[in-house]
Parts: sequence; structure tokens; C-alpha cells
Amino acid sequence: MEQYSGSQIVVLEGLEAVRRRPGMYIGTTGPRGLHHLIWEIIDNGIDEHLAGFCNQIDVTIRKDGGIEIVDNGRGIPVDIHPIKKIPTPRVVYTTLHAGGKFGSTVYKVSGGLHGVGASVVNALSKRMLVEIRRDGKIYRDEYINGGNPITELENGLLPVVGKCTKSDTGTKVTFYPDDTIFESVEFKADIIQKKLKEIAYLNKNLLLNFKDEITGTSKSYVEEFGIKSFVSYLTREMNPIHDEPIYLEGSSGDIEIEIAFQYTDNFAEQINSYCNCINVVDGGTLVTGFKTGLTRVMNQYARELGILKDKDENFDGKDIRNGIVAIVSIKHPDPQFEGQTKTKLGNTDAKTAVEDVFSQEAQRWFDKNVEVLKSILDNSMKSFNARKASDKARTAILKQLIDVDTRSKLASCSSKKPEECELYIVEGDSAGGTVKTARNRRTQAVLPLRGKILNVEKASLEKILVNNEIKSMIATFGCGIGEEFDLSKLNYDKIIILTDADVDGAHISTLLLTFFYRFMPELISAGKVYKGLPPLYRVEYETTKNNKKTKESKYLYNDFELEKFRKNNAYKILNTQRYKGLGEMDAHQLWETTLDPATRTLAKITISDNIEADEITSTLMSSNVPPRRTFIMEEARYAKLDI
Ligand code: 0RA
Repeated sequence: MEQYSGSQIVVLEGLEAVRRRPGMYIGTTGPRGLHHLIWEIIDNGIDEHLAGFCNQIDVTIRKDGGIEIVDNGRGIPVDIHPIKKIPTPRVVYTTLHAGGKFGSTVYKVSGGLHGVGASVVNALSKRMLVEIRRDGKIYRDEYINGGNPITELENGLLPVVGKCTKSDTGTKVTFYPDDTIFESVEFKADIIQKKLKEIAYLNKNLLLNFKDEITGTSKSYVEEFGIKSFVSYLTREMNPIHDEPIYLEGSSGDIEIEIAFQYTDNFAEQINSYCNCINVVDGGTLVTGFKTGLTRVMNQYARELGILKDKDENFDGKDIRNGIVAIVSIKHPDPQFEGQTKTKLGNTDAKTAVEDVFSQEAQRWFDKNVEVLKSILDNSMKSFNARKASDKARTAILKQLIDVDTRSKLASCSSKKPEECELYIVEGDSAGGTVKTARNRRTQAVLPLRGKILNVEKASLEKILVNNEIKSMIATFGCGIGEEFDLSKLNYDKIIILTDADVDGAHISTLLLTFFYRFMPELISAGKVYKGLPPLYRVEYETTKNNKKTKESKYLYNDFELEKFRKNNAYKILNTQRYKGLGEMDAHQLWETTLDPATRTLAKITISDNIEADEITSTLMSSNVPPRRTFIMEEARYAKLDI
């Protein structure tokens, strides 16, 4: 074994910090963090693709539990690093480099566009192998227990373990995540496939091959038309008002920009943005640039075509985006992600770049496609007129809201401190009645809803704002909607949806979530929305304690738990009660299982992925019946259990 120099000890201390606080680097040590490791390694291959040297990345789940990522890029330079005096690949995989930047510009390795770098993957692996093909030679390096190199160098260089043709270049990384760090080290094929599909859309003509050696499945992803196909995919269940998505691209300085969009007859707008292949969930400057450019260009055309007269006011940006489905994807050399969750792009040059490229390219495109332009402006006009009508309705509603508050069936709580108050939104008057009796009156308020609420995905704003259930929710929450939404005015710390555990209940909670997602998305991203999970069964059973037979009872939350309980010989089941609805529980049972903060189970609703959430909401809430069923069945994907 070689001797460590002083600088290498520092290196290992860096990786040790990653092992001590993995959450700081990869967010979680759950499945999300585990898969983040793969994205980090893939990112290096994508960098090579962006530089024009790589058109294929293979990802394989190995039988031995490891994962292998191969790119056909140039291969990492294998010479001795001028500063660190060890082979460059070893620097790449053992040095923590903050912010994705990396010392010398000659070996500028972005360190992964997700930002933490390949060394973090090494730090969190019990074993990692690197194989580089370059100049007709195959080089190899190996690390164990969080990044300790075990390969002996030859004249200071990595050993050559084989030969290949000169044109055969690339990098292969195989790693085995450390099972003492991660909750589970099992890679999930569906998570990887979904990511690869997204990467394919965002990097046209990059071939991604996936293989799962455990199940024997393999799949390939490649998109010749990139984000244009992505938009077609997103609108596949909607009714577009023009045939194909519009695709625009261009660059401004070092920033590359691609935009694809299509208009549909939906009322909602859906703009998804990516910077360096990372879904920028909260948008930021790149989205602002797109919106500003779109509003300016379309208003200009509306005047040129006489659709807006001199005396008319401009279309509002909202009118122009009515029904749009768009992807804005940029490649930025130095992205700055802001906000608590680092999900908003902050670079001001991105705004100008997107706005400029969009304005120029959109005009070039619309000049040649006037019919499409006219149908989009016609759509804006409809929205403009509807908005005028609903502005009136909105003013009227705001006046009424105070009345509604007293007329609605809200049973308020006595505390006026939002941080300790909870609002239960309950399906139906009868269940609402029991919850009202069972609750803690000081901190728990109850809002019963009558029947199904409006599907906001398919209704005009005007209709939405006069709907009674929606009005009473807006009034009860206290924080407004849309652009006037103000989280700091929310009257409750938690909003808990409580429905029966049947198909109707699932549909109602879906409709509620759709309303929140479209009109108060911050409510969800701030983690204020929960779903109550009442038990499905109560079993009474006999068991033996201290050699004495005793009768006890227990709540079970799903069929799986019941099955497990039945198989357990320690219990003799005397009676199994299945709760068909909340109404079947008495006040005491309801308190214990669903209301008491000490014993209840709540699922926090999170938006893990905007595309998926948008897709579920719009494709599955549309008038198409079969997909809506899918939504009901798969709704659990919305929820992440947070007990
Ligand atoms: C810097 C320079 C060169 C290649 C790479 C980085 C590189 C890094 C990784 C990481 C995973 N796969 C990679 N592929 C390439 C090439 C410099 C040159 O050949 O002139």
C-alpha cells in the first residue's frame, strides 16, 4: 500500500465529512438520496455529451447489487494532476469540490450538474471501481470504505489493465452504496427508467440504455426531437388547439436555450423548467424570461393584426398563457439555485437570455405560421373576456366571503393562534358531525363538504369562484388564492383532508388536491396539506399475557396489515370490523385513530416532481374517463408518509 501524503489525508477528511453528514450532500439517506448517487455519475456523462463528445450512456443494475454507469465520452484524462500530484481520476473521485467547480480549467470537471460531485458517491460507497478507456489503453482504479484508494500506482499513474482501439474511449464507474449509511441499498428500476426518459427528452440524440440484470429487463431511451416530443407527451391526453408543439432554440453568450410549447383547451397553464437537466421546480429567472418574452411578442402581434385596437389595454400575461404547456430548458455554465430547497434559478443573465432568444425565434416562427398565431391570440382573447367577467365575480365574491364564513358549516376552534390550529376538511355532513363531537375544540376546526367539489381542471375561473365549497375553503383558510395568495395569512398550521377509504373518498381528495395544486400550490410546497389515514379495520383478539388469556383490540390500516395479523399465531381473532366510512366510528374511536395528534396517522402531501404532479392533475382530471380511474388508484403516489 502506498503512503498517504499530507494533502491526501485532507482529501479523506473531506470525504469523511460526507459520511458523517450525508444529508447535507444528497438530501436524504432514503431511496431519493440513494438514487441521487446515480444521477451524479450520469451527470458527468451528460457533461461530455453537452461538450459534444458522448452520445451514449449505459446504466446497469448488477446482479451483485452494484450499479454500473458507462459513457462513451473522451475518458477522464489519466495524467498526473499538476496540483495534487496524483492521477487526475483519483482527484475527481476523492476531492470534494464545492459548487461544482474544480480547480484548474484544463481539467474542468463540472462535478455533476446536480452539484455535489462524483466524490460524494465514492464517500458513500463501500466499494467503487473506475475504468477509463483512452489512447488505446484501459486504466483502472478502485476504492473501498468511503473512498480509500486500494490500487497501487505504477510510476505515479493508474495501472493499465487492458488494451482497446484508439477510437474506443469512455469512462465506466461501478459503485456499491454503503448499507450502513443508506436505509436501503436496493436500486429501483422504475425510478431509474423515469429519470432516463426525462434525460432523453432533455438531451436530444443521447442514447440511454438501461439494463436490470436482476430481473433481466432492458430498455433504451433516445429522443430525436428532444423537448418538442416531451411537450407532445405531456399533452397526449389533452386537446391541443394547434397540431404540433412549437420548438425554438438559440444561445446567448454561454447560455443555451431550448423552448417547446403547445396550447390546449385547458384553462390551466403548465410551464416546466430545467437548468442543466435539473427540474427547477420553482422556476425563477428562466421562467420569468420566457413569460416576459411571450407576453411582449403576443401583445405586439395582437396589435399588428388589429386584434387589439389602440384604445384596448394589453392582454395580461395570464391570458396569453391560458392553456399553454411548455418546457423551458437551458444549459448554464454557472447556475445559482436559490430558496430553502434550492429549487429556483437566480441568475439574472438567464432571464435576459431566455427573453431575447424567445422573442427573436418566436417572431421568426410566427411570421411563417400565421394561422397558429391567430388561433393562439383567439385563445388569449377568450381568456381576456372571461377574466373581465370573473374580475367582477371575484370582487362580488370577496364582498360575500365574510357572510360565507358564517353561513358555511365551519365549526371553528377557539384558539386564534394559527401555529397550533388544524383544519379538518371532512367529506359529508354525517362524518363531519362525528368529527365535530370528537375533536379538541380548542385547536381543531372542522369544515364539512357536501358531496363532490368542482373539478377545477375543467371549469372556467368564473365558475370556480362562485362554487360554494370552494368559496368556503378560501374564506376559511384566509390566505387568498392565485396571485393574491399569502401563506402568512393562513389560519391553520395543518389542513387535513379526511375522506372515506373508498373510491368516492379518493376522488374527493383528488379534487381537493387539484384545487390546492392549481390555486394555492404554495400551500402544498410549504407542507401544510395532509391526508388523514383512518384505519380500515378494528380487530378484537385473544392473546396470552403473563400466562393469562386477555382480550384486546387493535386498529389495522390496510389489507396487508390485516393479512399479517391473521398469520400471527400469537393472536386468536374474535371479531374483525371493517370500517366502510368514517361515519361508522364512534367519537372515541375517531379521536384515537384520526384526531389525536399522539396516535393518529397523517400523510403529508408533497409535490416530488412537478411534471408528474401536473400530468396526474391535468391528464387524469380531464374529461377522459379511463385515465381518471388510474388517478384514483394511483393517488398514493402523491403522498409521502410522514409519521
Ligand atoms: C475533463 C476533460 C476531459 C474529459 C473529462 C473531463 C471527462 C470526465 C468524465 C467523468 C465521467 N465521464 C467523463 N468523461 C470525460 C477530456 C480532455 C481531453 O481529452 O482533452
